[in-house]
Amino acid sequence: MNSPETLFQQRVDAEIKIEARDWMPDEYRKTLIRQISQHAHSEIVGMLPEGNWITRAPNLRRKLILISKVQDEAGHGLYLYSAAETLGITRDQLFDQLHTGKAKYSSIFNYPTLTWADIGAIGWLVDGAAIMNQVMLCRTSYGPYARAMVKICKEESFHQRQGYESLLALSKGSAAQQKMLQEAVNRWWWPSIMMFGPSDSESTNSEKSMLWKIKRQSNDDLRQRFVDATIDQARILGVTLPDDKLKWNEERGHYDFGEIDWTEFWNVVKGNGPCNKQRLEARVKAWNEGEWVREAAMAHAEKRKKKAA
Ligand code: BYC
Repeated sequence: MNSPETLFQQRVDAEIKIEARDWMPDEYRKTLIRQISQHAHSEIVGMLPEGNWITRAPNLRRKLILISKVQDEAGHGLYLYSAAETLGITRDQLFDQLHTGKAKYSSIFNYPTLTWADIGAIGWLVDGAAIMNQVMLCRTSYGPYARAMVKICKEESFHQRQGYESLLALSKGSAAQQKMLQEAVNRWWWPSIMMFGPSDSESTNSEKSMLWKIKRQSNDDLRQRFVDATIDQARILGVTLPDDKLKWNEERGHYDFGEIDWTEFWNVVKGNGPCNKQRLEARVKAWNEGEWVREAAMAHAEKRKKKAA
């Protein structure tokens, strides 16, 4: 008779989704909780650098769009926390892991948003990189994660377009606006390509995640696809990308690009980036100050339950 591990792998290989009540190896469960919660935390920490510009958006239209986008990120966080909970971890435990620094969130959100152009650059490059990484997750082997990702990807595509459209407006603006645009692109380019994670040779989780079809493409493959897709978009914006090694390679059929500063990447991942401390403090403060809201909501739910009983 086949072992549960073999039957599990056969299901995965046959592209049958794994659901919450199905048997799964402990490591699969752990990997999913780690990745989904990291993803959820990224969504809600990602609201901070953008939310920072809501009061300073240049006009009503841009303000409305930004409010909606930040609200969408909160929604993504909620779908993902719910997906993680199906694996047997509670919402409180997930938040505790974030607040104590045990769980990671994407390195990208530890960089500051210095000008309005940074908001456009986040939409274009950060959401762009996120989509490149996340489209494969719509087909991830765990059902609740895959289903959450379908809606998230639709919204992220819209975010990417609105970011690009706002940069297009700056590109047609005054010399000062064009300068602001170029400077934002200079700041966000390298952190965006770092979002895909360490190179394949350094990626500790990829091999197992690919075997279990949690991930379907490697960090380096996705990073390359992102670079290839972005170059023409930069040309249309009239900006240069801050990498003098970017060059079409006929033989590979891809763009070559310069070496990533991995020291900077690991520094940010380990908590020493420009805004790590500030981001975590903001989340912990929101959690503490929201305690009365959680208590009131739970009391209300209890009351309704009793009434219905
Ligand atoms: N930042 O073995 P590896 C968004 C960690 S938010 C920090 O390759 P894996 C948006 C990694 O966790 C987008 N840490 O890992 C929101 C691991 O450490 P642990 C966020 C990183 O999991 C608002 C170690 O490095 N997207 O869309 O196979 C506004 C070794 O890495 C990073 C997601 O979270 C990083 N960049 O692959 C706008 C997508 N990279 O955990 C936009 C879901 C790596 O073993 N996540 N590490 O201690 C993934 O697809 C994968 O987790 C990753 C990494 C590709 C990120």
